Amino acid sequence: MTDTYTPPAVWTWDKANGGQFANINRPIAGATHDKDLPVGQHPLQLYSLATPNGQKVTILLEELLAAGFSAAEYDAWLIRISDGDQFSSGFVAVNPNSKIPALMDHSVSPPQRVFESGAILLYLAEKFGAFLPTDPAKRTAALSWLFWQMGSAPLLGGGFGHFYAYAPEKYEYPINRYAMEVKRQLDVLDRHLADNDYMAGDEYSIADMAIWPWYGGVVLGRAYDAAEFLDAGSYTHVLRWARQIDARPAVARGRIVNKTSGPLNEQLHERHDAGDFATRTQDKLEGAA
Ligand SMILES: N[C@@H](CCC(=O)N[C@@H](CS)C(=O)NCC(=O)O)C(=O)O
Repeated sequence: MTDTYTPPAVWTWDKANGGQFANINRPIAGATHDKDLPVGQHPLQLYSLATPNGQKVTILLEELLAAGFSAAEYDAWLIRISDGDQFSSGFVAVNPNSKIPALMDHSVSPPQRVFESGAILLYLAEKFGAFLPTDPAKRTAALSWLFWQMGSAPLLGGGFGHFYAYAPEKYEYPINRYAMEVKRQLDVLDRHLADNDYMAGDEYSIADMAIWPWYGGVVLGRAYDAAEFLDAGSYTHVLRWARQIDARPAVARGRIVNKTSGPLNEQLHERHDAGDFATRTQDKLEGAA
């Protein structure tokens, strides 16, 4: 056992708790500084970062554009959460919860704000009538898995990922607790995908786009460097599905929008035009400089 902790009667804020995100974590909401958000030329304005929660939305936007919905054109502005951009007055006005992704739809009057990645996926799927089955049973299946993801991923990211990869020290108790839960979740997916091509059955939907960046990321070895620890290779049906989605050109584009880490050719810090994928990834920009 590690040293035990006796909680005081009233919790107080220890700003220097040693965790990787100690500089941005606060026990209070609201803006820290006055700053408006930029607004580009397209109907949809996305304020985000390519974490799994951000990737869900850029994948859907790229899939919509690939499917011919030109009204899904968007500007993707970079929100650097480690610099506290999510606490600007402009961002808080779009998402009072100060977390990426956040969307403004300027094609409606007054412009509509949407926050929470699941709500953004549903809003866009309904707006364009795409990537959400119309058959009631299949639609219900897609929404069940979409909401499954929203409830499950915090245990993967905030639980397992935090204690396995980000906490200042490795503590056995929380790593065991969350590894157990994440492996259970992977088994839930594996059993479902043994009998289904996609999460909602035979139709690729926003449920896949929500789940893939998190659980596909783990089994493809892109998250927390934990594929071996979690024996990801044993979830063969999840792997099959993850590779199938990874091969989609729109997914390859969507997952690099607002990305600030990894290979330079997989970092498109901001996306304002479809041509940016060919000309504005960091390898091109830094090569030119
Ligand atoms: N439930 C939210 C979670 C969003 C979220 O946790 N975003 C993180 C990045 S993945 C964030 O912006 N963190 C900044 C902070 O906590 O200050 C969603 O799905 O949109």
